[in-house]
Amino acid sequence: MTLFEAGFTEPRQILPRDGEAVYFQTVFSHEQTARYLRTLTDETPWEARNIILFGKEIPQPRLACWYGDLGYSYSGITLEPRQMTPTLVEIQQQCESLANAKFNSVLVNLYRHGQDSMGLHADDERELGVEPVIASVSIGGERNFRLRHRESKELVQITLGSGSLLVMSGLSQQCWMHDVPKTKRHVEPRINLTFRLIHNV
Ligand SMILES: O=C(O)CCC(=O)C(=O)O
Ligand SMILES: [Mn+2]
Repeated sequence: MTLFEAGFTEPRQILPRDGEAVYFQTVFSHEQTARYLRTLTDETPWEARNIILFGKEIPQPRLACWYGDLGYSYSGITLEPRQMTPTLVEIQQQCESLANAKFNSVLVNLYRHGQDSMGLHADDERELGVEPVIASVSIGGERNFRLRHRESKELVQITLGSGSLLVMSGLSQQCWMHDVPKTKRHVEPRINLTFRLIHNV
């Protein structure tokens, strides 16, 4: 069975200018996402961290775990390196082939319910390089994902479905910021994996 016969739809560019964000709707089958959701929920050593936001320490509204050869710092916290599991390597290989890029790290996020969220930010840390490729996989409950242009304030919104892949590249981090807002709707738990290539700086 080819990917297209399996319900794979044409990738679609969702940014009107200044960078790429390409959405692949069905990269992983229902069977795969069910298996990944189970395995990742159980085997991930989830961390509930506090982050520093505008100088104040607040609990991060989601659980997270960082895997990769090198550590990673953001919003005032440093995540220690941890070796990827076979499940993560399997997902990474599919992302590398579709994004046509190499990755060496992944941030795994668990949004337990609608009140878990990700604030407006860009993946523009120095160790990601100038025009990073970020491959973002969604598994479980659907959540709204927004990109806001830094200058024009244009807003692009997309629902990230289970089994989907969003590949951000080019100027997308320099010109746009993104978030996953809270929602009052009932939503199933969602795992998001953002694969990145971290350089030694
Ligand atoms: O959960 C998402 O879809 C986005 C995650 C994200 O932006 C990140 O991990 O940097
Ligand atoms: Mn991000």
